[in-house]
Amino acid sequence: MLREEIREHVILGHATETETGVQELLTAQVSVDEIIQQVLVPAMAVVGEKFRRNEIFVPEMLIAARAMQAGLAVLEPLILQTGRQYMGRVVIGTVKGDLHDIGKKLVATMLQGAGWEVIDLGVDVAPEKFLQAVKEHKPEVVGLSALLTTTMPNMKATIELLKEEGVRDQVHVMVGGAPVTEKFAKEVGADGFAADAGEAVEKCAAFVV
Ligand code: B1M
Repeated sequence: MLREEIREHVILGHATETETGVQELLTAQVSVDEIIQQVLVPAMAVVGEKFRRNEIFVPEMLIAARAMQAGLAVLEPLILQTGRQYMGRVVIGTVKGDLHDIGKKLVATMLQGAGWEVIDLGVDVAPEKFLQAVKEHKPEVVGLSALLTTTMPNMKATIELLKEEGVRDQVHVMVGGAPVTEKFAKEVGADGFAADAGEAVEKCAAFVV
């Protein structure tokens, strides 16, 4: 199957065909990174653009997301194959009010593949839940993801709560997600920002070396 065809299957929400297409690319020795960066992620960008232009609506976006997840599920075992040394522990989640899961999950999987123990709190995670996880798991890094401009302030709220409760200095805070920028990360008092999953792995490693 051609890359363009697989992208189209993701956009149209054809999960089985997406899975098959990704398998075929792997068989043809295309790298995991290339499949993610050149096939799956660009497909979701098209979905977002179509939604923005009112050409598709939430149900279609949801079905496309399922196809994307089916494609990523094929790659997951390969990403997790790791001979890397233990790097430390990361608590990660999508902030309160935000249900976008795919990018955060990709970051979590790549971190696991790079030797991190990852505690994924899921989506719509309240500041109090991040706080509780920091106290309980004592991670080296807390990762906050947001895909909506309306939920970005909840990153600040989470960091503020960590400060109020006296645990902010015990962890590195990394923020990311499509609308998040380096400037925003500085403004809310995060220690780092990553634009994509690869950069997230690099930033986390830099925190602990
Ligand atoms: Co929504 N959505 N969505 N959506 N959605 C966006 C984000 C949007 C940009 C679409 C658009 O308008 N063009 C828009 C946000 C506008 C804005 O705020 N600026 C939007 C909207 C408006 C909404 C709703 C409000 C729609 C509605 O109901 N009217 C609604 C909100 C629901 C809620 O959260 N409360 C909504 C719902 C949904 C679905 C549930 C249908 C579905 C999500 C399903 C799921 O996740 N299980 C969905 C989807 C699929 C999207 C788009 C199309 C794709 C997101 C995605 O998965 N991308 C998205 C458009 C777009 O992004 N272009 C859109 C692929 C993924 C690999 O990339 O998530 O960016 P991304 O993650 C990257 C980086 O950002 C980074 O690394 C990842 C991997 O490289 N990264 C981190 C992410 N987290 C990180 C954390 C880090 C570091 C890096 O450190 C901790």
